[in-house]
Amino acid sequence: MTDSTYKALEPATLADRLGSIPAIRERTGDPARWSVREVGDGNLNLVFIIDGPDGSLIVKQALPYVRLVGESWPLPLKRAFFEYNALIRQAERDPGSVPQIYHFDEAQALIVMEFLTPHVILRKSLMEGRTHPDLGRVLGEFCARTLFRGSDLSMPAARRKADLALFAGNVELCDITENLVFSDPYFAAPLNRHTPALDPVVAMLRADTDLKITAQHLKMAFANNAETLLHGDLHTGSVMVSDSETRVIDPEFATYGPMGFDIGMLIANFLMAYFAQEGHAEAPGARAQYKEWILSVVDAIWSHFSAEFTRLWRTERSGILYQASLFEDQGHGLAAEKARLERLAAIWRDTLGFCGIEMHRRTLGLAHIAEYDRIEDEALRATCEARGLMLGRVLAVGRAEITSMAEVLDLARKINGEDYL
Ligand code: SR1
Ligand code: MG
Repeated sequence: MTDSTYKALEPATLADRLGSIPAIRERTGDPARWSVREVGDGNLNLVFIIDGPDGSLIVKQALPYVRLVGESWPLPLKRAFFEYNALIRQAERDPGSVPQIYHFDEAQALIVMEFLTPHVILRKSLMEGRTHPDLGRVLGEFCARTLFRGSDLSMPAARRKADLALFAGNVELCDITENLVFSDPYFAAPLNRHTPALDPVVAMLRADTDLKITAQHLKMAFANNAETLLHGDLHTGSVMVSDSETRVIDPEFATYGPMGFDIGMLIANFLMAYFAQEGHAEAPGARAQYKEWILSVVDAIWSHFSAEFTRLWRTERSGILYQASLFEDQGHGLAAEKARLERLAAIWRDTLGFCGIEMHRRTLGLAHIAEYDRIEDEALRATCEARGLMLGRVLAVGRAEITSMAEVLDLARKINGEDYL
């Protein structure tokens, strides 16, 4: 894709530029009556809401640079192409889990999609102390369906290899993950920042060579283990929720990588929201029940992921791996079950590792989370963040020894009672 015709949209020019596109016009009505606002609060892109007489739509457009940092950090527009391609695959693999796409313009790096209402970003909801029924089930099943169905467990080999090649082009966004997630948190990288009161814990973590080695083992898995098509940035800012529905958005970091990456990143963001609750509580201790609800969602994500992965393993194992012709058809059904449990155990270990590393980078690196950043009392913020860092270390380095989610949740509860500063 060349960007010679590319021009960033503005609220004032949007009706002129997009108003004649039938897929847009038929859903919004007369462009002369549109009201347009830019609402993007993420790190990378422009996001507009078009409110028209007949309906509303979202227009997401990539900028040629990282919005969070500015034009000094150029970033290719082709990420919109990867996002679009990931969204259509996710919609096929887990119908109803992502917004509907109405229009894609590669040269303008823009995707026009369903306006989800009354949905809000899950991260915001977790700060407000709101619960959402079925959240863990929907997210666990989303992970199982997209990860299983994007892999050699399920896809025809030629299609999977074609997708592997296609998404291998998402080099610059992988580069962001490779640096920001796996390396920068473990030394004083130029763009890093952290709450100053964390200094002693940060110094301890950066001197911890077992942790550094672990992070590099995990980076190797991310870069080299092309197990499946990942969402690539599955945190609670990439999930929209209402009282009755959950949708996943923003897969522009999509790439082939290990299954545990998406699940680990997702769980990490819930665990950090758990540690941050004291900073958002209406009164000390007022969020005790809510904190347990967050942990119950973490539990549900993993249990629904494993249950759905198991169902798919038993009913949709149509790829080149662990073929039924080699197991069930030879009377070796029990061995297929053993293989499934071994795969799940490997995904579990990866999940814990990626989870721990994500908890570090969101506290020590460039891209933080609002749950921590919005705690105004710096001492309280540091206390919450330090707990997350400590759990992250235990999960990442100890991932081979921790065998159940109950153990993870108990560790979170225990660490939440400690003061590390
Ligand atoms: C420079 S981009 C920083 C972070 O924002 C995205 O949401 C990803 O998580 C990325 O690591
Ligand atoms: Mg995003």
